[in-house]
Amino acid sequence: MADKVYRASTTAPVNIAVVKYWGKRDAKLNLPTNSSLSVTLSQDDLRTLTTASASASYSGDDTLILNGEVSDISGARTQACLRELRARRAALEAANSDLPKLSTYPLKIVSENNFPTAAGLASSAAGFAALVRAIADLYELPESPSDLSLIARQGSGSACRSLFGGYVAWRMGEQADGLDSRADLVAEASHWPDMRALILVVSAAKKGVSSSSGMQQTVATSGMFKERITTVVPKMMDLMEESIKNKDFEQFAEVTMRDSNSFHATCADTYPPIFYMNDVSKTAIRAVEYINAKAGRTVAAYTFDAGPNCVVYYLEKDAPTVLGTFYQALSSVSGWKEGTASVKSEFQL
Ligand code: 2P0
Repeated sequence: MADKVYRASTTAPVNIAVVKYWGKRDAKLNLPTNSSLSVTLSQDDLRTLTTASASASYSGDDTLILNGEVSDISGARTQACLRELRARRAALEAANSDLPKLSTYPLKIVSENNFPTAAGLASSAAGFAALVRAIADLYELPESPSDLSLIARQGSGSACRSLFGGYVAWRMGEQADGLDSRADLVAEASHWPDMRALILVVSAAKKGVSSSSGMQQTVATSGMFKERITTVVPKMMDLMEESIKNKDFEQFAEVTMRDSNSFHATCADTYPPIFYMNDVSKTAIRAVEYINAKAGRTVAAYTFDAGPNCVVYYLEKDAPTVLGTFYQALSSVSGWKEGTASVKSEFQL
């Protein structure tokens, strides 16, 4: 059946790092200078849905439609993912001549986020994770999520962590070929199911300095960065894994906030300096400190990625304290208003 269309669909979640990836030791393979750890957000709230199809009846090059628009996939990173997946399928076909030769057919990929692209949330992690898994499913590859993370990592470093739900570590590895630089599951979401996150969208604008170039500038110029990767992060990783294992929110929160501060301090120590947080971001930090001081214990933790938006982690039981006080603290900032209803717990200033 020459015109048969083979198809597979999958979803991948957005992840927000609590110990941040920042720095590459190999830019081509996306090998990091430090391990990192993230919390995956619920797929009800934030995820990418991707369908991959292949058919002998398709002609021309591989194509990707992203949120309804044709997307360029000629870049080296996307091509690396497609090449790796095709090579694995070709190996299966070589071993079993009954298999249709999907590796030789053009691919059509359709991908959609269930959150506004303009929300200023990192979507490349969920995007590359969903792309890799959809094609792996289409090709019926036997690889585990950790094995697939090796491929997604080459699309975007943080994407390797979106192959799993829950609490996920990306182990930096040591090898030059990157085969030991992969994601693994620290704990299922169900291990600590009352964890919650709210996202404060400070700006939906595209960031001024991309992560890829920003981290390379940091590696090249920051003195503090060396301390971060050799001393700070290894300790943060140990403490973070321990806090998750013990469901110790106070420890989880302190490490999360300290690591965010360390990452942004390292950005500021880059020459010329990189500033991702703005005055509203800093107000959000003060709001979290105010909430924790008022509660008399640590009930909320802030973290910021390569942009001004704030993610606050808290436990379900503390939702009234955290949410109520957060709005109260922020409402002192002029001009803030609640954001769109399309992403839960998203509030726009
Ligand atoms: C993280 N970030 O761990 C950190 C925190 C931004 C700040 O991973 O060049 O888009 O594609 O490997 O994965 C952003 O970096 O960079 C990132 P590439 P990526 O989530």
